[in-house]
Amino acid sequence: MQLTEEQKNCFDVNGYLIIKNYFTKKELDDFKEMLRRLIQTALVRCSSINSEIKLDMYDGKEFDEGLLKLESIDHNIISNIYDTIPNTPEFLRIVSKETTSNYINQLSNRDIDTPLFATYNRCRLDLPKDDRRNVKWHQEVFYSIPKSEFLQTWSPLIRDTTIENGSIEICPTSHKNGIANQSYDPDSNTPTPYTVEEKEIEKYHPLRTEMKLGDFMIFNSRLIHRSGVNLSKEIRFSLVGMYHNTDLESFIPPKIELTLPNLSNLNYYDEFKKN
Ligand SMILES: O=C(O)CCC(=O)C(=O)O
Ligand SMILES: [Fe+2]
Repeated sequence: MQLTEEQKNCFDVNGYLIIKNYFTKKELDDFKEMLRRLIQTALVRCSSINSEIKLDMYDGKEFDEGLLKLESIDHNIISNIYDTIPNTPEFLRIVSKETTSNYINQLSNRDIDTPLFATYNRCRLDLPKDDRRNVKWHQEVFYSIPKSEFLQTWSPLIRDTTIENGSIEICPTSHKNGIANQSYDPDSNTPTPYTVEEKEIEKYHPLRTEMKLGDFMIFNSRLIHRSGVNLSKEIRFSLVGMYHNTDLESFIPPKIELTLPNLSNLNYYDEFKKN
């Protein structure tokens, strides 16, 4: 599990490293089948209230036609699938792969068994021709735990990511120049209001990555990057994650609060009490 000097050097110089064929077929297939089941369950639920949806209509087409149908019925359905994925064991196994902690520590020049704090791990679902959740040029430092030291990861899931389906774009070497000039838009309706100025990008040669399913990218938290635009007819699925160094004195773990959308614990309790 030792990275080569060439890989470490490449990471230091360019700010990112792509490892080919990193995830096993089993890890990827288990994830895929889990997601297929989540979509099927949602479709079955919809078919009972929407006569337009027949039970086997989306068999084998869950990842595009199935999901897009659900989105056209009610965005909350896809939003609930999105919120379910990060806590499924199949997703957590991908995020918790032992080699990942090992590589992150090697690339950060720390003991390979330094405990890491894995957070913001999720599977992006980027729908065709829908740029509402596209992230403009940014550095991750302002979107994670302030003053923390961390590396970010990114991978295709379900299928390859291509220029056409909007694979992530990066500015190699941009991590070397610290925090770039950027602006904050308080009125931005997106969850990503900190944007690096276009002028900064002129210093670099942006790379529109194309990655095969199974490939894995680790990048510096100061590397400037953005979402590509999904011009294809397919959904782009991608893994995004962050691994923080817990050794650093300034590391204070965030308190993760759960929001229960339907019923509070007290209301649930009261319901029982009434009956
Ligand atoms: O996958 C993308 O579109 C970019 C995602 C991104 O920049 C992030 O989540 O930090
Ligand atoms: Fe990002």
